[in-house]
Amino acid sequence: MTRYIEHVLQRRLTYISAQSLLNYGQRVGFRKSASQRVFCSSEQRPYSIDMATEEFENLNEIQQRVLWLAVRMIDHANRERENKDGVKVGGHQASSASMVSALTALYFYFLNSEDRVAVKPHSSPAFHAIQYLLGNLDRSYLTTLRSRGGLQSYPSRTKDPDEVDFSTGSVGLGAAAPLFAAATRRYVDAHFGSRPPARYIALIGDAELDEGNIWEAISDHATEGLGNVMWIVDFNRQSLDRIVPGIRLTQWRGHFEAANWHVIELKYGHLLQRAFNQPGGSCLREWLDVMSNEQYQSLFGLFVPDVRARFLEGAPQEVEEFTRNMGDEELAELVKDLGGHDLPSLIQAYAECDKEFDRPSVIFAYTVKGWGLPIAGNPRNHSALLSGEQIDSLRQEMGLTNVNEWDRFDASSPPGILCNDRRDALVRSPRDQHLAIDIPHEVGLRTNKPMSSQEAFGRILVDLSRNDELRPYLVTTAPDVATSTNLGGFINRVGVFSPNERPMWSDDPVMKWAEGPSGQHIELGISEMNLFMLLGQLGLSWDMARQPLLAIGTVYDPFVLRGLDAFIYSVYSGARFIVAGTPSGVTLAPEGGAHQSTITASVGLELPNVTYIEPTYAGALDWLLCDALSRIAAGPNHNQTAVPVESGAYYFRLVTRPIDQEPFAAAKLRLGEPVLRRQVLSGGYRLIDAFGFYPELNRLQSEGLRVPTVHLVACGAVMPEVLAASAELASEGVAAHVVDVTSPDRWYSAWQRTTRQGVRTATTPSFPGALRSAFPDRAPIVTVQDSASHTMAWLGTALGVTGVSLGVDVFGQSGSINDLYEINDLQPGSIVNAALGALET
Ligand SMILES: Cc1ncc(C[n+]2csc(CCOP(=O)(O)OP(=O)(O)O)c2C)c(N)n1
Ligand SMILES: [Mg+2]
Repeated sequence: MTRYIEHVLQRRLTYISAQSLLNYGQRVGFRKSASQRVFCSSEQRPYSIDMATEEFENLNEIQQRVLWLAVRMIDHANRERENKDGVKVGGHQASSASMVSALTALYFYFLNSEDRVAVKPHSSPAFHAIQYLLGNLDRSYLTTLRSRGGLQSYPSRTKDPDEVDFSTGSVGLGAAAPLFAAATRRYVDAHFGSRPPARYIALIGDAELDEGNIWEAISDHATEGLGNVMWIVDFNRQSLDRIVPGIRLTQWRGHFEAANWHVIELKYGHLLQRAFNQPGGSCLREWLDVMSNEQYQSLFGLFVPDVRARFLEGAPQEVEEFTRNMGDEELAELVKDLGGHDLPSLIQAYAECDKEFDRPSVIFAYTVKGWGLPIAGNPRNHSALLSGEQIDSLRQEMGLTNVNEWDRFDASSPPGILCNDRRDALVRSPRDQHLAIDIPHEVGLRTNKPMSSQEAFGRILVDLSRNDELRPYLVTTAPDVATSTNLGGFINRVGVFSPNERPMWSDDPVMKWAEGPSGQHIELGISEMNLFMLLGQLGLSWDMARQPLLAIGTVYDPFVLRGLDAFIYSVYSGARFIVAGTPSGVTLAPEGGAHQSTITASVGLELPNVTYIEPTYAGALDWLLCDALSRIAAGPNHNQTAVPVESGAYYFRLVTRPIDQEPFAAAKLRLGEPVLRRQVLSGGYRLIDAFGFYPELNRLQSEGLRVPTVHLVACGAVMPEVLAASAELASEGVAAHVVDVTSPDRWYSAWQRTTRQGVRTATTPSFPGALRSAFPDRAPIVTVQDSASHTMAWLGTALGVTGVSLGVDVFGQSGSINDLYEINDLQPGSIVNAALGALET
C-alpha cells in the first residue's frame, strides 16, 4: 500500500469519527430553528447528521461574517474611498456571496495546511475576508480592495499581501491549475519520494466550464487518476450577462464521467430533502427538477408573498396541494434551499471526494448568486452593488454596528476560538525555491558541420542528461511534438513518465519510448494550453510539491499563440521554466503559412516575466541554455553579474535551418571566450568586424579614405544572408559590421532600464553597457530578422542612428527559404539596398 493510499484511508476514518461526533445545529442562511435530523448528499446513500452543535453554529456564524466582510469591503471601495478617476471601482458582491458557504466549509473545517486551493476570481473578497478572520491578513487591508498595494481584484500569487496558492482571473485557467499542480506533485512523489499529503482544490464558477481549456485539461492522459484533486463548481446557473438558459449538468456530467472523474451533484439543502421524504413530497422534487432555470432564479428576486404564485406557475396540481398548508415565509424559504449553501451537505460531499484516491472529483454545488443579499438570483446582479440603505440593513441583520463592523471575532468567543484553531492548523512551513546544484556553464557542444539551433538544442539536452548532478531535476514536456522538436535523444535516455510501468510494444531502435514512474518526459496530447499550464505548475513545483524542478517544454513556434493565455497565466503566477518554440518563422519554408510564426518574437519581447532568446549559433545556445537553467535553479536571489536579475521564464525561438558555425568560432578567437560569453549572455555581440574581416576595407581606411560604415544587426536564421550582404557591401567599399543579437529582449530591457531611470530622476539616460560593446562605432543600422520587422525596429532610436528594419509582415506561404526570403526582402540584395538607403538618410 502506498503512503498516499494509507493517508487517504486514514483521513476517511478521521472523517467518519468526526462526523459521528458532530451534532450540527440547524441554522442555514440567517434562520435558526429547532434541532432535527436531516439527510445530506441527495445522490448518495442517506447520511444522517444531527444538527444542534456549537461547531455548526460557529461555522454558520463565520460564514455570515465572511459574507458581510466581503460585501462591505467592496462597498467601502466603491462608496467610501476617494475616487478621483470617474471610473467605477467595482467588485462582485453577488459572485462572492455565492461561494461563501463552500469557502467556509473548506477553510474552517476541511483543509489541511498542505492543501492548495484556487479560488474563483470573483470571490476574491470572500477569500481575503477568510484570511482576515484567520488572522493572516491585517485589518488595514480590508479597506484597500482594488487599490494600489492593496487587495487585488482577483486572487494573485504575486501581488496579494496574503498567501494565494493560485492566481485566477482569466476564467478557466486558475480553475485548471490545481489539476496540473497535482500532476506535478505526482511526478515529484514518483521521483523524489512522497511529500506530506496534499489535496489540490479548485472553486470554479459554473460559466468557467464554457472555456475550452477546462475540457482540454481533464481529457489529457497526464491528468488522469489524480485522486487528490477536487473541483467545486459554484453552480449558480448565472454567468456575467444572464441566467444561463437550460441546465447543462447532464452534458457536463457526461464529459467528466467520460474522463473518469467522480461526480457529485449537491442540489438540495436539508429542508428540501426533508420535504421530499414526506408523504406526497416527491412531486415537489419532480417539479423543481423540471422547472426552467430562469423561472427558478426569478423566485429569489420576489417579495415573500409573491413567491408562491411564481413557483406554482406551470406546476402540477399535486405540488399546489402539497404546499397549500405552508405559510408564505415557509414556502419561500423551502424552495430556495440549495445544497451549495448547506454546510453539512458541503462537508459531507468533500468527505465523499476524499474517499476517491484514484480519480479526481467534481462537486456541482447548487448555489444562488448573491446568496443572503437583496440582489440574490437577479439576472443583472453580476456587477451590482448594494445601496447604502441595503448595506445598513444588512449590517443590522448581522448584529453589527458602525463601530464593530470590521472586527474579528472576539478571541475567546466560540467562533474566535475556531478561527484561531484553524489558523494554527493551516500554517505551512516555508518552501525553498533554490536548487543547490552546480550547473555547468556549457556542455561544450562542438561541431564542424552546419547545425540548426533546434538540433543543437536536442544535443545539449542529451549532454545535460549525462550530468548526474543535474539530470534528476530535469523534466521535459511537449504537446505531441517531442520527436519533431528534437527531444527524442533526451527521451531515449530518460524515458517517458507514467505513474505505472507500461510495457513497450515496439522495438524502434531510434525511439525508445519506455514509460514508467522514473521517466522524465511528460507527454501531452495536442494542447498547447495544457503545455503552458503544466509548465507553469512544474515551474512552481518548489511551492506546490516542495521540490524545485528544471522544466523544459517544446512547442511548434506558431502554436505558442495557441497556448498564449496559459503562458501569460503561468508567468504572471511567477512560474520559472524554459520553453523552446521551434521551428519558427518563414524559414520553415515548405510548411507554409499555417506553420510559419511571424509575431512570436514580439510576444516574447513584450511579455513580462519572460526573457526571449533567439541564438543563431550552437555555441551561443549552449551558453544561454545552461545560463537559463542556472538562473532558475538559483532562485530569485541569485547574484550573477553578466545579466541583471531575471525572475521569470525563458523562451527560446529556434529553427531547423542548418547554419555554418564557423563565424561563431572566428568571433570566439577574435574576442576571446570570456568576453564573447559575457556579450552573448547580455544580448548580442559583434560577429563580424568589417575592417578586421575585409582587408580591402582596411586598405582604404589606411589610405585615409572615409569608408562608409553601417551595422547589419540580425538575429537567428537569416544570418547567412546578412553575412553575404556584408561581403557584398565590402566589395563596394562599405564597411558593414555584423551584429548577432542573441536576445533582443535583454537589449530592449537594458535600454528601457536606463531610459526609465533617466525619466524618473530627470537626468540624461546613460547608454546601456551591453549595447556599447556591440556598437563601438556610431553608424546607421539595418535590422534583419525572420519575424515581424517591428521586433527590432526600436534599435535605431536606442542607438540614436538611422535605422531600416527588415522582417516578415505578411502571412507566410509554401516555398523554399530563398522564395520566402525574397518575398520578405530578406535576401542579401535587399539587405544591401537597405544598408545603402540607411547610409543616404
Ligand atoms: C477569459 C475571461 N473571459 C471573460 C471574463 C469576464 N468575466 C468575468 S466573470 C464572467 C462570468 C463568470 O460567471 P461564473 O464563472 O459562472 O461566475 P459567477 O459570477 O456566476 O460566480 C465573465 C464572462 C474573464 N474574467 N475571463
Ligand atoms: Mg455562475
